[in-house]
Amino acid sequence: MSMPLSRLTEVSTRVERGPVDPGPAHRRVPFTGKGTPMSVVQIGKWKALAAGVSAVLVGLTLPTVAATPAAATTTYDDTYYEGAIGKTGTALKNSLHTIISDQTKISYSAVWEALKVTDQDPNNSSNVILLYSGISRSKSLNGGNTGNWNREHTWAQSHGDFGTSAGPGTDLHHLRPEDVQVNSIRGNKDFDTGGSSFTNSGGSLTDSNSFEPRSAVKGDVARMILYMAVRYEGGDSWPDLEPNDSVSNGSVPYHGRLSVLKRWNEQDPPSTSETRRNELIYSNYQGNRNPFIDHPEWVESIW
Ligand SMILES: [Ca+2]
Ligand SMILES: [Ca+2]
Repeated sequence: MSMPLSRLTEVSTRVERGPVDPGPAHRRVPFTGKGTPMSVVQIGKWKALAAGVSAVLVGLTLPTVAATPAAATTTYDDTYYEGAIGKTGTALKNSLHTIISDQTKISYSAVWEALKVTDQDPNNSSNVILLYSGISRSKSLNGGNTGNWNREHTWAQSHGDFGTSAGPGTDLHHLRPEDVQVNSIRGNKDFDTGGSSFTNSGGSLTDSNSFEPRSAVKGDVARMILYMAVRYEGGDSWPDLEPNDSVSNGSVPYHGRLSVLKRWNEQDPPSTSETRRNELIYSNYQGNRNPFIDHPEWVESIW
Protein backbone atom coordinates (compact mmCIF):
# COMPACT_ATOMS: atom_id res chain seq x y z
CA MET A 1 0.00 0.00 0.00
CA SER A 2 2.64 2.51 -0.92
CA MET A 3 1.86 5.91 -2.34
CA PRO A 4 4.16 8.70 -3.44
CA LEU A 5 4.65 11.21 -0.63
CA SER A 6 3.34 14.05 -2.79
CA ARG A 7 0.00 12.30 -3.13
CA LEU A 8 -0.21 11.49 0.55
CA THR A 9 0.44 15.10 1.41
CA GLU A 10 -2.27 16.14 -1.00
CA VAL A 11 -4.67 13.63 0.52
CA SER A 12 -3.85 14.82 3.97
CA THR A 13 -4.44 18.47 3.11
CA ARG A 14 -7.81 17.69 1.63
CA VAL A 15 -8.89 15.67 4.61
CA GLU A 16 -7.99 18.48 6.88
CA ARG A 17 -10.04 21.08 5.04
CA GLY A 18 -13.17 19.04 4.63
CA PRO A 19 -15.46 17.05 6.90
CA VAL A 20 -14.76 13.44 7.71
CA ASP A 21 -15.18 11.38 4.55
CA PRO A 22 -18.86 10.48 4.21
CA GLY A 23 -18.23 7.86 1.52
CA PRO A 24 -18.50 4.06 1.58
CA ALA A 25 -17.81 2.94 5.10
CA HIS A 26 -15.86 -0.20 4.37
CA ARG A 27 -13.27 1.47 2.18
CA ARG A 28 -10.13 -0.45 1.35
CA VAL A 29 -8.75 2.00 -1.23
CA PRO A 30 -6.90 5.23 -0.47
CA PHE A 31 -9.16 8.10 0.53
CA THR A 32 -8.52 10.78 -2.08
CA GLY A 33 -11.20 13.20 -1.05
CA LYS A 34 -12.39 13.12 -4.67
CA GLY A 35 -15.93 12.49 -5.83
CA THR A 36 -19.13 14.45 -5.79
CA PRO A 37 -18.75 17.51 -3.58
CA MET A 38 -21.17 17.70 -0.68
CA SER A 39 -24.02 20.11 -1.10
CA VAL A 40 -24.71 22.68 1.59
CA VAL A 41 -27.66 20.58 2.70
CA GLN A 42 -25.50 17.46 2.92
CA ILE A 43 -22.85 19.30 4.90
CA GLY A 44 -25.55 20.54 7.24
CA LYS A 45 -26.75 16.98 7.75
CA TRP A 46 -23.23 15.75 8.36
CA LYS A 47 -22.61 18.45 10.96
CA ALA A 48 -25.88 17.71 12.67
CA LEU A 49 -25.01 14.02 12.79
CA ALA A 50 -21.55 14.75 14.17
CA ALA A 51 -23.00 17.07 16.81
CA GLY A 52 -25.51 14.40 17.77
CA VAL A 53 -22.81 11.78 18.16
CA SER A 54 -20.68 14.17 20.23
CA ALA A 55 -23.62 14.90 22.49
CA VAL A 56 -24.18 11.21 23.07
CA LEU A 57 -20.48 10.64 23.72
CA VAL A 58 -20.35 13.47 26.24
CA GLY A 59 -23.30 11.88 28.01
CA LEU A 60 -21.47 8.57 28.11
CA THR A 61 -18.48 10.04 29.90
CA LEU A 62 -20.52 10.08 33.08
CA PRO A 63 -19.95 7.10 35.36
CA THR A 64 -22.50 4.48 34.36
CA VAL A 65 -22.97 0.75 34.68
CA ALA A 66 -19.90 -0.69 32.99
CA ALA A 67 -21.61 -3.36 30.89
CA THR A 68 -24.24 -1.11 29.31
CA PRO A 69 -24.08 -1.47 25.50
CA ALA A 70 -23.18 1.64 23.57
CA ALA A 71 -25.92 4.02 22.53
CA ALA A 72 -23.57 6.02 20.31
CA THR A 73 -23.56 5.28 16.60
CA THR A 74 -20.91 5.94 13.98
CA THR A 75 -20.67 5.77 10.22
CA TYR A 76 -19.05 2.36 10.53
CA ASP A 77 -21.54 0.55 12.76
CA ASP A 78 -23.45 -1.10 9.91
CA THR A 79 -20.31 -2.16 8.08
CA TYR A 80 -16.90 -2.29 9.74
CA TYR A 81 -18.26 -2.88 13.26
CA GLU A 82 -21.28 -4.95 12.25
CA GLY A 83 -20.06 -8.06 14.09
CA ALA A 84 -19.37 -6.15 17.32
CA ILE A 85 -22.52 -4.08 17.67
CA GLY A 86 -24.67 -5.15 20.62
CA LYS A 87 -21.87 -7.11 22.31
CA THR A 88 -20.29 -6.31 25.67
CA GLY A 89 -17.32 -7.37 27.78
CA THR A 90 -15.19 -10.28 26.57
CA ALA A 91 -17.49 -10.99 23.60
CA LEU A 92 -17.02 -7.40 22.44
CA LYS A 93 -13.25 -7.61 22.89
CA ASN A 94 -13.06 -10.88 20.93
CA SER A 95 -15.19 -9.51 18.12
CA LEU A 96 -13.15 -6.31 17.88
CA HIS A 97 -9.94 -8.36 17.84
CA THR A 98 -11.18 -10.28 14.79
CA ILE A 99 -12.27 -7.09 13.04
CA ILE A 100 -9.13 -5.02 13.59
CA SER A 101 -6.67 -7.88 12.98
CA ASP A 102 -7.52 -7.70 9.26
CA GLN A 103 -4.87 -5.15 8.37
CA THR A 104 -1.93 -4.24 6.17
CA LYS A 105 1.40 -4.10 8.03
CA ILE A 106 3.96 -1.49 7.08
CA SER A 107 7.75 -1.52 7.50
CA TYR A 108 9.51 0.46 10.22
CA SER A 109 11.19 2.64 7.60
CA ALA A 110 7.80 3.44 6.03
CA VAL A 111 6.62 4.72 9.43
CA TRP A 112 8.65 7.92 8.98
CA GLU A 113 6.70 9.10 5.94
CA ALA A 114 3.38 7.88 7.34
CA LEU A 115 3.81 9.95 10.52
CA LYS A 116 4.45 13.05 8.40
CA VAL A 117 0.91 12.58 7.09
CA THR A 118 -0.98 11.25 10.13
CA ASP A 119 0.53 13.75 12.57
CA GLN A 120 0.77 16.81 10.34
CA ASP A 121 0.30 20.14 12.12
CA PRO A 122 -3.19 21.35 11.11
CA ASN A 123 -1.82 24.90 10.96
CA ASN A 124 1.45 24.18 9.12
CA SER A 125 1.68 21.42 6.52
CA SER A 126 5.49 21.46 6.73
CA ASN A 127 5.42 20.32 10.36
CA VAL A 128 4.32 17.49 12.62
CA ILE A 129 2.97 17.86 16.17
CA LEU A 130 5.01 16.02 18.79
CA LEU A 131 2.78 13.87 21.01
CA TYR A 132 3.87 14.64 24.58
CA SER A 133 5.55 18.00 23.90
CA GLY A 134 2.79 19.51 21.78
CA ILE A 135 5.58 21.20 19.80
CA SER A 136 5.20 21.83 16.06
CA ARG A 137 8.45 20.75 14.38
CA SER A 138 9.60 20.50 10.76
CA LYS A 139 8.81 17.18 9.11
CA SER A 140 12.35 17.16 7.71
CA LEU A 141 13.89 17.08 11.21
CA ASN A 142 13.24 13.37 11.66
CA GLY A 143 16.27 11.48 12.96
CA GLY A 144 18.22 10.54 16.06
CA ASN A 145 20.05 13.73 17.05
CA THR A 146 19.31 16.52 19.51
CA GLY A 147 16.56 18.68 18.04
CA ASN A 148 15.22 15.84 15.89
CA TRP A 149 11.96 13.96 16.28
CA ASN A 150 11.74 10.18 16.12
CA ARG A 151 9.22 7.33 16.29
CA GLU A 152 7.75 7.00 19.77
CA HIS A 153 6.15 3.67 20.64
CA THR A 154 3.33 4.72 22.95
CA TRP A 155 2.98 1.08 24.03
CA ALA A 156 6.61 0.84 25.15
CA GLN A 157 8.45 -1.56 22.85
CA SER A 158 10.15 -3.39 25.73
CA HIS A 159 6.77 -4.32 27.27
CA GLY A 160 6.62 -7.56 25.31
CA ASP A 161 9.91 -7.00 23.45
CA PHE A 162 8.22 -6.98 20.06
CA GLY A 163 11.00 -5.07 18.25
CA THR A 164 10.49 -3.18 15.01
CA SER A 165 9.77 -5.82 12.38
CA ALA A 166 6.34 -5.38 10.76
CA GLY A 167 3.79 -5.91 13.55
CA PRO A 168 3.17 -4.19 16.88
CA GLY A 169 6.49 -2.32 16.56
CA THR A 170 5.34 -0.66 13.33
CA ASP A 171 1.62 -0.29 14.09
CA LEU A 172 0.73 3.33 13.30
CA HIS A 173 -2.16 3.29 15.75
CA HIS A 174 0.34 3.73 18.60
CA LEU A 175 3.37 5.27 16.86
CA ARG A 176 3.74 9.04 17.17
CA PRO A 177 6.40 11.68 16.49
CA GLU A 178 8.28 12.82 19.60
CA ASP A 179 11.37 14.85 20.41
CA VAL A 180 14.38 12.53 20.71
CA GLN A 181 15.20 13.60 24.29
CA VAL A 182 11.59 13.48 25.43
CA ASN A 183 11.21 10.02 23.92
CA SER A 184 14.24 8.98 25.94
CA ILE A 185 12.84 10.53 29.14
CA ARG A 186 9.58 8.65 28.68
CA GLY A 187 11.60 5.48 28.04
CA ASN A 188 9.53 2.40 28.86
CA LYS A 189 7.71 3.91 31.83
CA ASP A 190 4.11 3.00 32.51
CA PHE A 191 1.54 5.80 32.46
CA ASP A 192 0.32 7.29 35.74
CA THR A 193 -0.27 10.72 37.28
CA GLY A 194 2.45 12.70 39.01
CA GLY A 195 6.01 13.92 38.69
CA SER A 196 7.88 16.98 37.49
CA SER A 197 8.28 18.96 34.31
CA PHE A 198 11.36 18.66 32.05
CA THR A 199 12.81 20.31 28.92
CA ASN A 200 10.22 20.38 26.10
CA SER A 201 7.71 18.62 28.37
CA GLY A 202 4.81 20.71 27.07
CA GLY A 203 2.94 20.06 30.30
CA SER A 204 3.78 16.35 30.50
CA LEU A 205 5.29 15.12 33.79
CA THR A 206 7.53 12.27 34.89
CA ASP A 207 8.82 10.70 38.08
CA SER A 208 11.07 7.73 38.80
CA ASN A 209 8.62 5.07 37.62
CA SER A 210 5.87 6.67 35.52
CA PHE A 211 4.96 9.23 32.86
CA GLU A 212 1.94 11.56 32.69
CA PRO A 213 1.18 12.97 29.19
CA ARG A 214 -0.10 16.56 28.82
CA SER A 215 -3.87 16.87 29.29
CA ALA A 216 -4.71 17.30 25.58
CA VAL A 217 -3.42 13.81 24.72
CA LYS A 218 -4.25 11.85 27.88
CA GLY A 219 -7.26 10.23 26.21
CA ASP A 220 -5.29 9.62 22.99
CA VAL A 221 -2.67 7.71 24.99
CA ALA A 222 -5.33 5.64 26.77
CA ARG A 223 -7.06 4.71 23.53
CA MET A 224 -3.75 3.80 21.86
CA ILE A 225 -2.75 1.47 24.72
CA LEU A 226 -6.15 -0.20 24.77
CA TYR A 227 -6.16 -0.61 20.99
CA MET A 228 -2.89 -2.55 21.33
CA ALA A 229 -4.43 -4.78 24.03
CA VAL A 230 -7.30 -5.77 21.75
CA ARG A 231 -5.28 -6.03 18.53
CA TYR A 232 -2.57 -8.29 19.99
CA GLU A 233 -3.98 -11.38 21.69
CA GLY A 234 -1.05 -13.76 21.36
CA GLY A 235 -2.36 -15.77 18.44
CA ASP A 236 -0.22 -14.35 15.67
CA SER A 237 3.34 -14.99 16.96
CA TRP A 238 3.27 -11.69 18.83
CA PRO A 239 2.83 -11.46 22.61
CA ASP A 240 -0.62 -11.03 24.14
CA LEU A 241 -0.52 -7.38 25.20
CA GLU A 242 -2.77 -6.44 28.13
CA PRO A 243 -3.27 -3.43 30.42
CA ASN A 244 -2.85 -3.78 34.19
CA ASP A 245 -2.58 -1.45 37.17
CA SER A 246 1.17 -1.71 37.73
CA VAL A 247 3.88 0.91 37.20
CA SER A 248 6.72 -1.61 37.27
CA ASN A 249 5.96 -3.83 34.29
CA GLY A 250 9.49 -3.79 32.84
CA SER A 251 9.65 -6.27 29.94
CA VAL A 252 6.44 -8.22 30.57
CA PRO A 253 3.78 -7.66 27.87
CA TYR A 254 1.61 -5.51 30.15
CA HIS A 255 1.09 -1.77 30.38
CA GLY A 256 -0.13 0.38 33.27
CA ARG A 257 -2.03 1.83 34.75
CA LEU A 258 -5.42 0.68 33.58
CA SER A 259 -7.44 2.59 36.21
CA VAL A 260 -5.73 5.84 35.21
CA LEU A 261 -6.06 5.17 31.47
CA LYS A 262 -9.79 4.59 31.90
CA ARG A 263 -10.11 7.95 33.65
CA TRP A 264 -8.10 9.71 30.92
CA ASN A 265 -10.33 8.18 28.25
CA GLU A 266 -13.29 9.90 29.91
CA GLN A 267 -11.53 13.21 30.65
CA ASP A 268 -10.19 13.68 27.12
CA PRO A 269 -12.68 12.43 24.47
CA PRO A 270 -11.58 11.95 20.84
CA SER A 271 -10.75 15.22 19.07
CA THR A 272 -10.94 16.14 15.40
CA SER A 273 -7.23 15.48 14.91
CA GLU A 274 -7.44 12.08 16.60
CA THR A 275 -10.44 11.12 14.46
CA ARG A 276 -8.70 12.36 11.31
CA ARG A 277 -5.64 10.29 12.21
CA ASN A 278 -7.74 7.14 12.66
CA GLU A 279 -9.35 7.75 9.28
CA LEU A 280 -6.01 8.20 7.50
CA ILE A 281 -4.52 5.02 8.99
CA TYR A 282 -7.64 3.11 7.96
CA SER A 283 -7.93 4.51 4.44
CA ASN A 284 -4.31 5.00 3.39
CA TYR A 285 -2.08 2.62 5.34
CA GLN A 286 -3.39 -0.25 7.43
CA GLY A 287 -7.07 -0.74 6.58
CA ASN A 288 -7.98 -1.14 10.27
CA ARG A 289 -9.42 1.26 12.84
CA ASN A 290 -8.94 2.04 16.53
CA PRO A 291 -12.40 1.10 17.88
CA PHE A 292 -11.95 3.23 21.00
CA ILE A 293 -11.68 6.41 18.95
CA ASP A 294 -14.96 5.53 17.21
CA HIS A 295 -16.59 4.22 20.39
CA PRO A 296 -14.79 5.47 23.54
CA GLU A 297 -17.58 3.98 25.67
CA TRP A 298 -16.37 0.48 24.68
CA VAL A 299 -13.46 0.96 27.10
CA GLU A 300 -15.85 0.75 30.04
CA SER A 301 -17.71 -2.15 28.47
CA ILE A 302 -14.54 -4.25 28.18
CA TRP A 303 -12.64 -3.10 31.28
CA1 LIG B 1 -7.06 14.46 23.08
CA1 LIG C 1 -4.33 -8.68 24.31
